[in-house]
Amino acid sequence: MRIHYLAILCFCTLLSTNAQVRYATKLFEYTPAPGQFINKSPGLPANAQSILGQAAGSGKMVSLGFWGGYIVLGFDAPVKNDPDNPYGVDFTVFGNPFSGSSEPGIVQVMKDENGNGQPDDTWYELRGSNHFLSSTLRNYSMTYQNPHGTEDVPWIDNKGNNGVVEFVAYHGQEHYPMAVNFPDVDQDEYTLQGTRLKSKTAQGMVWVNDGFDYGYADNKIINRRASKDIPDNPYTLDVLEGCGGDAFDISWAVDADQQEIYLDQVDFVKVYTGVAQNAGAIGENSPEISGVAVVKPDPSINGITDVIVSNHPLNIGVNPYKAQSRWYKGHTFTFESYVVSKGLLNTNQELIWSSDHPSIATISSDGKLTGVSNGEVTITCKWALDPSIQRTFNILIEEGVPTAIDNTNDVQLAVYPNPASHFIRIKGADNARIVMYDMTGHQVMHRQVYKENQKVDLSALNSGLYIIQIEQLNVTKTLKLIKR
Ligand SMILES: [Ca+2]
Ligand SMILES: [Ca+2]
Ligand SMILES: [Ca+2]
Ligand SMILES: [Ca+2]
Repeated sequence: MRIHYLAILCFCTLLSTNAQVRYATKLFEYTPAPGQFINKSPGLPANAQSILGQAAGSGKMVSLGFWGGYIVLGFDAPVKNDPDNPYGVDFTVFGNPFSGSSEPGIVQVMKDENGNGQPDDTWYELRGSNHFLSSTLRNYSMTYQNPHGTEDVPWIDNKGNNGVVEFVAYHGQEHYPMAVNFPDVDQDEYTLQGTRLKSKTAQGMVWVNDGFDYGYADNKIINRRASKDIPDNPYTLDVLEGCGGDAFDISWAVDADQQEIYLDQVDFVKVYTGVAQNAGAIGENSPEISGVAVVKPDPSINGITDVIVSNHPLNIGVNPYKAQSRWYKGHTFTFESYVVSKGLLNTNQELIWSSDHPSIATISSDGKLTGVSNGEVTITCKWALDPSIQRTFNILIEEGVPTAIDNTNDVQLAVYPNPASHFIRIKGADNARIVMYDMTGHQVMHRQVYKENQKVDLSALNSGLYIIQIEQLNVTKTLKLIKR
């Protein structure tokens, strides 16, 4: 009798450990942007269908094309924002990234608020690391024009820029979504919308699509040996935990005004291409998605949830096997770095910067790097409150001038972070006069001389929307700021 009972117990344990991983199982929409793989595999509707119920490893995936191309997926049951989920992350998106090939996809979530089983409710964007950087463009849109042939696809954006999705002759087929495959895509032009991230792609000996810190699809590599419901810790940037891939926390959600929103569960996930970047012979950056897995709650899994997010000088291929961050003698680079805790700006943003070779490059107390002489230098940024939270940047200083691969995101004047909790800086302002007003028109702050990179303390202000006027070289510009 006892043996019998034990056998049943073992059988049940076996069942629970082998319990099926939950994956996205429904495809609602696949609207790619033009791209080298569109109208052929993996850029066909059948490819989008093929990723349902799986994660990665079977070779099945779908390409999203150039900036803004997207896929909308659903689940058999809601994805819970469960507090027992490791590191707070609730699902993992898998792609096909490898070192030097990150093609970031921005993720949005939706709750089926009207209960009709359709994604016709409100999308909320999940804040990845670059949400906090001033180079990120919001309320962005791009219109693609059909060239009706095997050639570059022209685009114009809503900021007055234009360009092309470069035709990659190797692939041969039209890059604009053709009616035979995508009957819902207008055959003259169509417009896609969202957030645009500054590209981290650079050409040296080889093209390098450098990785983003966290919070973007097709960015972090996959651990094929681990169960797909045990997630990576997104806040340990250089350590691969669990199944790897890109883990997302529903609590990163913000609404269209960048305000935090709490969702107890979601029913739909959208992934869209976050950068607009051609890369020569390897073609445009276009994320591949190979599945979405739901995280299994496990309160026994713990890890740090504080991280420093930052920009850094571009990683450039020094030779075919090594990419390195490079900067230039006699030029300055400003790090923009924030302490983020569980995906939110920490209230303490005090950072301590150091250089191991000031004779090669110096770093100021507010993160401004100056190349002094040729050589390799390690720049370290530590959180004053907990110096175990740190970033190191190995940088090769050499002769030359900084060249921006993609200038489009280099905004001339910007308030950052925005929304802000404690302070702001004003990118592009130096020797400027700044005045801040609340929404009733009352002046709440005035600084006669704002120096480059200075902090403006907001702690005395109530939460809400503010207007900042910046007067510089006899030109006045008005910006909006959200104070949390
Ligand atoms: Ca969560
Ligand atoms: Ca609905
Ligand atoms: Ca990790
Ligand atoms: Ca990829």
